[in-house]
Amino acid sequence: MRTLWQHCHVASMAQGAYSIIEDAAIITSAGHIEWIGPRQSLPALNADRSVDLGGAWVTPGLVDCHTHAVFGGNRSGEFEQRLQGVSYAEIAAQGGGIASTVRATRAASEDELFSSARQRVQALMRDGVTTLEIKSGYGLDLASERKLLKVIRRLGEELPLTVRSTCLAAHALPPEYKDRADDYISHICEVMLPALAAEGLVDAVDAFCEYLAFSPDQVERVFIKARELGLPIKLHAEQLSSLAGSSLAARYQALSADHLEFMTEDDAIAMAAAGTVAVLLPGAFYFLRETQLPPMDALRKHGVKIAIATDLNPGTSPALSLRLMLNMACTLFRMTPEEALAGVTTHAATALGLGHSHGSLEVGKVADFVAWQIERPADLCYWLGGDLPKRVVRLGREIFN
Ligand code: DI6
Ligand code: FE
Repeated sequence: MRTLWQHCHVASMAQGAYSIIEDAAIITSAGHIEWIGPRQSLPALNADRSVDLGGAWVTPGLVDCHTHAVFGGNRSGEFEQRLQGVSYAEIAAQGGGIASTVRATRAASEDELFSSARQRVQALMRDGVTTLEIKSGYGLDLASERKLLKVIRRLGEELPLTVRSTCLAAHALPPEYKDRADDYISHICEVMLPALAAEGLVDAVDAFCEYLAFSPDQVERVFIKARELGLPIKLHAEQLSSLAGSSLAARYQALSADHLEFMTEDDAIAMAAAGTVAVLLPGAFYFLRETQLPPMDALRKHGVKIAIATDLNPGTSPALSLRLMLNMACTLFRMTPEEALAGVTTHAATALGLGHSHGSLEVGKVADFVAWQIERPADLCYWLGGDLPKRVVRLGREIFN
C-alpha cells in the first residue's frame, strides 16, 4: 500500500536540526518513507490513497530513550515522607528507596507488571512516542530480571510501538549480596548476562556508576562481559558525583551516557570522540531538586549529541510525559526548542543504536511520524503537559487520531 500524505509542513529533524519543509508531501510504502519533499516537486508515483493532514506540522515519532517503565508498586508514600522532611537516607535505612521497589517487583506476577507498565507506556504514547527504551533493574536476581525483560518484550509485541530492552542488573545491590558488591558483579557477568542474552531478551547493557551504586572498576567488568556477548552498552553516570563514568563509557564506545550533571569537560571530549550520546534527564533533576546543571556549554562546544528522556521510574522521575521533559529541558537546562526536539528524535534514536532507521524523516527510514495541530514546532516545548491534537503514524499506518 502506497500512501500520499499532504497538506502539511514537515520538521524532518535530519542532521539534528528542524530541517523544515513547508507545504510538504510524504509518500510511504511498506512501512517506510519512499519520498519526502515540497509538494510542488512531488514525483508522479501512483498512490493507493491520499491523506489530507489539514495543515498539521509533521515531526518524527518521538523516541523516549531512557525509562524504567516496568516496576511493582510506587513510591508516592516516600514522596510524601520526603516532603515532610524525612531524608532519602532515612527512608533507605527503613528499607525504602530502590529496595522497596525491588521487593514489590519481585512479588508481582508477570501479568501484573505487564498491565501496570502498559498504562504508563500508553500515557507516553499519547504524547506521540513511537519508540521506547525500557530497562530492567528492579529484579536484581536472574528470575526476576528475566521476568522484567519478558514484560518489556511483550510490551513491544502487544502495543504499536518499537521497544528496546536494556538489562540494568547492575542498578543496585540486592539484599542477598549485602556488602558483597564484587560478588554480585561476578554473578551478573558469569550467570545473569550470558543467560539473558542467550534467551534473546537483551538489546543493550546498562549500569549505575555512582558512589552509592557501583564503582568504575565494577562497571568496567560489566562492560567487558557485554562486549564479549556482542551487546552495546549505556551508563548511568555523573548523576550525583563525578567519577569519570562517562569517559569510561566512551572508552567502550557506549551508545550513551545518561544523567551527567557532574560530568567534566574531559568527559565531553571523550564522548564526542566516541560518538557517545549525552542523555539528559530533566525529570530526575527536577524531582530531586538538584542544583548542579549539566555542562551545556562543554557539550555544545565539543559537539556531543544531546538526547532528552523521561527516566520514568518510581523513585526519582515519575514522569509520564516526554513533552513535559521538552519544556523542562528548555526551562531548566536552557536548551533551545530545536535542540530539545532533536533530543527526542534524531539523537534519541542514535542513543538506542537506531540512528540509521529511526528518529528523522528521510527516504528509507521508517514511516513513524506525528502530525500535530500546532502553529510551529516550538509549541511542542511550550505547553506544560496536556494533550495536543495529533495523528500518530507508525510504519505507515495510523495508530492514533
Ligand atoms: N538513577 C536514578 O535516578 C534511578 N536509577 C538510577 O540509576 C533511581 C531509581 C529509583 O530510585 O528507583
Ligand atoms: Fe535511569
